[in-house]
Amino acid sequence: MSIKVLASELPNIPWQERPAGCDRYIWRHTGNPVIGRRPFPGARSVYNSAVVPFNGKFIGVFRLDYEEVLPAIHIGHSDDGLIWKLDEKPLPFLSCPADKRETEYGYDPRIAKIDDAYFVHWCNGYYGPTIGIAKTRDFKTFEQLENAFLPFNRNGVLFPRKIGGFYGMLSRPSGPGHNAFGDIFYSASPDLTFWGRHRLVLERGASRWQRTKIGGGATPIETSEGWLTIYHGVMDTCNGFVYSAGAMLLDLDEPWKVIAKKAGPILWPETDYETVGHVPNVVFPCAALVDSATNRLAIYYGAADTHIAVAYTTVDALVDEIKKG
Ligand code: BMA
Repeated sequence: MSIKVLASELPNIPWQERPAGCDRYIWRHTGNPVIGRRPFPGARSVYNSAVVPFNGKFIGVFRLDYEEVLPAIHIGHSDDGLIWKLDEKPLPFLSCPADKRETEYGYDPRIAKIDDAYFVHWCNGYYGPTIGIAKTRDFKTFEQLENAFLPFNRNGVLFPRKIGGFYGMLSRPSGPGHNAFGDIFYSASPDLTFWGRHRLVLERGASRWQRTKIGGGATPIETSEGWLTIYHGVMDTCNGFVYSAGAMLLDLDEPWKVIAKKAGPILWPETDYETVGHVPNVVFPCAALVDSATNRLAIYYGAADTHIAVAYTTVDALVDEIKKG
């Protein structure tokens, strides 16, 4: 192990060794999907969700689609990061804190721990999708901040510390529907309220698997080689979009600069639970757990807009692949 990961140790990170005969640097949890259809009555699917270590166990924010396909965000608890108990009541977020209006919808949540607070951020319905942010320390009470951007924007992904004195966020400016465009931008903020200094990070179209749109995925992981950044890329086909996961390294001080990028996807829809579901052919990463003692990495991703799955690799193996291009 040569790469330094600037994160806490996580001895209880979910983990399985690479199976015998596996010829890739990343492999799927054998018990996938870890959360399946109908997590509780009235909910049809759970996917595109984020988890973090919390008080020696794990906590997560989950995208639940109800039977009528309205998405909302629910808390979930787990002892081992694999078996989850989801709250049946959604988090009471607002579409805009100043308006005090209930959110139209909330989906694709992420969590970043910055200093000693957790920031849940998600795609928040306010005249179209934008990025909502809420701060918590205990996942019981939340202080909702202003939306980060004007609609339409998706896939806000906060960095886990200030960079050059500013909070940083990746996002994908978009349109109101399932637009066939999207690139990754970086924005900075002194206070998590006012955002500016917008910079292009990566444009779609670099290769076929991500030719239609790309967006942030997991909270970037700080390493001695740069910010290890797992993202999603989308291609159009004759029969709809295909979503895959990609990986790149961003500059530690100027994270809009790509140091290196894996040319191909690291994970793409192959299994039944990724190719069959509400939306077939979707692998959508939203979180990654890391143990800085072993550099083990557990990547959480939504599968086919229906389930949640986990894949394993190590920081060293992934960075090595990224550097190969
Ligand atoms: C995007 C979002 C994601 C979803 C994806 C594929 O626009 O809705 O949550 O996973 O489409 O359906």
